[in-house]
Amino acid sequence: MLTEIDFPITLALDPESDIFDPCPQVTPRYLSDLKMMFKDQQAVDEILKEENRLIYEIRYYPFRTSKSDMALAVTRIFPGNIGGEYHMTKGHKHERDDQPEVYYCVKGEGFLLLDTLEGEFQAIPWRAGTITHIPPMWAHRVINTGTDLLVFIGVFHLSAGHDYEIVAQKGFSYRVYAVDGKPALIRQT
Ligand code: M6P
Ligand code: ZN
Repeated sequence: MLTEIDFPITLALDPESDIFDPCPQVTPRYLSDLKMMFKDQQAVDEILKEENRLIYEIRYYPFRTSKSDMALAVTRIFPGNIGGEYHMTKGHKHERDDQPEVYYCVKGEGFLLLDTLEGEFQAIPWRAGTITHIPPMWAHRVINTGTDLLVFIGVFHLSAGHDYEIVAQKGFSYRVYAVDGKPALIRQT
């Protein structure tokens, strides 16, 4: 028997602004929110003295029905770098080890970094149209290496949960820097 939350929901993503409507939740992530994720803490502090830069924002829609939960998130990462390290998402692993996600790059260029606790690592070059299935147990972070916005869509179960702590403690195996204006992956020891 259908309840009032069991009806289809359709959203419209504006191809110019990459903003969808209706959008019940917007989460801005400022430099102060992901301060510890960047390697060069001195560069972070210097920038923070001047401005708390907006690095990216997440627009989010939770689809809850009486029998399921899914979520859609559209993330817009602004171009730039902090001490040479490109703007990126905080990065997370799902709390639940049985929860995958699909990422779809709508526009821009960069990398999707993927890491496991067993030491597996991948850096997937990303451009408009790239779609990656992120299996359970892989931490994921998106890097914008371009000069324009990088926009991507993530689709996942709400119940997956976000574990940021593991990324804050362990970091990812690689960082991505602008070297002579080009992206370079630098292995972290
Ligand atoms: C995707 C999804 C979201 C996530 C967002 C930003 O849209 O994976 O769940 O919140 O990217 O990534 P992060 O949470 O790591 O900042
Ligand atoms: Zn995720």
